Amino acid sequence: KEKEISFEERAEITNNKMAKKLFQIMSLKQSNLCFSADVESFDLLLKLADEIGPNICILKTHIDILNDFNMDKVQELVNLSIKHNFLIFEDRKFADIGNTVKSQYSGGVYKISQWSNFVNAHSIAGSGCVQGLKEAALQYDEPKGCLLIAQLSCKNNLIDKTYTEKTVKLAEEHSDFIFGFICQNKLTDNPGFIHITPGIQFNENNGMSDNLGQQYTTPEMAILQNKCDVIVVGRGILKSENPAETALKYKNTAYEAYLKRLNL
Ligand code: 5BU
Repeated sequence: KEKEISFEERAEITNNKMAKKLFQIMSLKQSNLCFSADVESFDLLLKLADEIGPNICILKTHIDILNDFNMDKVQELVNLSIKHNFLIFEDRKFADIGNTVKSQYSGGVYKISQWSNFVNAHSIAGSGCVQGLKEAALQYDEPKGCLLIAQLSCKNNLIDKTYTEKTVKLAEEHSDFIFGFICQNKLTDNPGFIHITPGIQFNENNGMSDNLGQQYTTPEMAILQNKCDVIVVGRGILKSENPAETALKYKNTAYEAYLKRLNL
């Protein structure tokens, strides 16, 4: 049986600067929790980021659902990410030709490349899409990165096993920029690739219902059984009575599951 490698060791092993930085934060803060800040008010997002920031390694945004977006507030979010030492992940899911995603990533209203540490992309468009994002990222001194969506959490999605396998291959071919996957279970033994998993709630059946096809699994299942590295939690935290307290519970549960996996 293969030995599990710690986040700390993986930070040492990988040559990808973004992965290195993330693994370092995870081991320093003892957190493999990503908070999905899916709110429509930027002021609320900033308040939550300040409260929950100490307990997360990543804050995930959908910048285009905010009603009061502006670049000053983006700067405040960046300041909070420095204050609390978390990374900003814009869940943009790029999926077009290289030339277009390059502009979508760096231009427009949101200028995502300026403030996000990393983004994600569907693998459907192939290497040109990855290449376009990579080119836009090259203008920055600090590391930027991208995750490929290898699996989806929602019911009846069209991704099959072959698509997932081809996605892993695409990531291997671009491992200077692609440092992992959005997925539901571990896909590769390459320790440099991180596995980040959405669709998480404590009580997957009795939790908040989602009538739009989202499927939930528990933090323990995701980390221990499915061998993912980071859990993504949105409504499990947002809809709870005390988001900061609930986030701490998710953080502790996910990290304990990781420690258990290391010692198995
Ligand atoms: P939830 O409230 O914890 O269900 O939110 C999950 C978040 O993760 C939400 O922002 C989705 O857009 C995102 N997500 C997902 O749920 N499933 C996927 O397969 C991918 C992203 Br990719």
